[in-house]
Amino acid sequence: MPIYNKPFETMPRKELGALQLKRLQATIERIYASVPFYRTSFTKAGITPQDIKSLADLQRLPFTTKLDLRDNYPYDMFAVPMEDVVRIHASSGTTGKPTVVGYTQNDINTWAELMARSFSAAGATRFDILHNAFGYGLFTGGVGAHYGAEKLGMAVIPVSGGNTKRQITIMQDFKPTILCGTPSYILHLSEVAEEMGVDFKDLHFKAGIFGAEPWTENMRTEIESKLHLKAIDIYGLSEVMGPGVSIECHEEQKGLHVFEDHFMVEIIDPETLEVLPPGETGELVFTSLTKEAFPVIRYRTKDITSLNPAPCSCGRTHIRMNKPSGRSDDMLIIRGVNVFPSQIESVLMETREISPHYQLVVDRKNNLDTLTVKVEIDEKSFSDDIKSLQAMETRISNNIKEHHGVSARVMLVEPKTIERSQGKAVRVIDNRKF
Ligand code: DLL
Repeated sequence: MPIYNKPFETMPRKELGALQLKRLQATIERIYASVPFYRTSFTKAGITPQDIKSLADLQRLPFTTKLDLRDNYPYDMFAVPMEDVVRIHASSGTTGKPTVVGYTQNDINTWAELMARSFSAAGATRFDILHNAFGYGLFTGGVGAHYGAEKLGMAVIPVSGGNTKRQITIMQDFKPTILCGTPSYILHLSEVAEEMGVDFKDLHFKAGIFGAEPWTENMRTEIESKLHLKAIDIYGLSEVMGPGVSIECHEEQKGLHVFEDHFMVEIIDPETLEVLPPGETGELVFTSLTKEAFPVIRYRTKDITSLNPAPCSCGRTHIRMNKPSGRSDDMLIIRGVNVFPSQIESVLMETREISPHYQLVVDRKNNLDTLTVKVEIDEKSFSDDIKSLQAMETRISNNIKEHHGVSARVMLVEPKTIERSQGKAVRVIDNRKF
């Protein structure tokens, strides 16, 4: 399968390092002159642009956090005047103000190129038709995928999220071959298809590119078997660009190649802020190397994963990040035990009789935290036999305890009673915050 931009995606590591240094120095120089926030934070750290002499000097630069972006809402982090900005997106913060990001025409071109590379890594070509079910709007998913697919030469169907029955009809009639969306919405699509008596086997998809929320390997297996396509993980975040910061290759589907000619990636210990060696798990941190309107320096994503520098059979030389397991701010601490929703998901997905729709509810009763795992029973296994349902609940609860050390009450609920999302699924309801 051809690599979209072979010279850059397969660049020898030494050459890549030299390119990164040149781009890093230019970025630092530019933002020191144009963004008061960065000039102040560099000055506080005693650093001037001339101090960045090697890639190791990146570690001397201060981190940037979501709070810094909020403090500079909406436009104070922009490094170019508004007349050079051609697009604005925003990420919907669950609390407080959203984060506003801007793009110049060059930024849009780079983003389209990186998304074209991503589609190509997933096995797509200009002969493919894309059914793009990522939401269009302030969210970066829809429009980001759209421009990249067009750049690769695919025919794009911009369906966005929602209107699910109509989407199935479009799939039957327009014959798309590549599918995009959040994994949770994709599962909902497959459920609606089933209700309509449509089998994905009779549709025409060869690959799907899914992301914007964490999903486990078990979820991948479920999606691949239900939808009869190869499911590829794509990662990104508005602050760094949007989708297309990293992507799995279809050859290995094992770790997401970070487009290192445009982003530097580090893993840090979120407590000590020390940079961790490859293989160790911690928080992902990105520095943009080419962005003009909204450059970010050592941006702390809160996403938890590790890096894998091993060579890849696809030929790309860019480092891989392992599938993110979740966000540090999604981590639940239940009576002292740390647990991520994705860990619970792994256990649930191993239980045959339940469907992949679940929600975690956290409460505090008598000063003790309690976790309830609500999960839908599969339609085929649904019965009125209370005893057998209770036995299943106990079995799942024991499995969760055994694998992750956390006590959870499992509550089987009727099929299709947990709310479906068109974008990112709401996995956790934490009643302790209110
Ligand atoms: O979710 C951009 C995107 C769109 C990525 C479409 C992939 C596909 P935000 O709305 O700013 O941007 O949310 C970014 O979503 O920090 C992660 O916590 C999470 N996330 C994104 N992709 C993945 C993934 C888009 N593949 C936040 N696996 C990030 C796990 C993901 N989490």
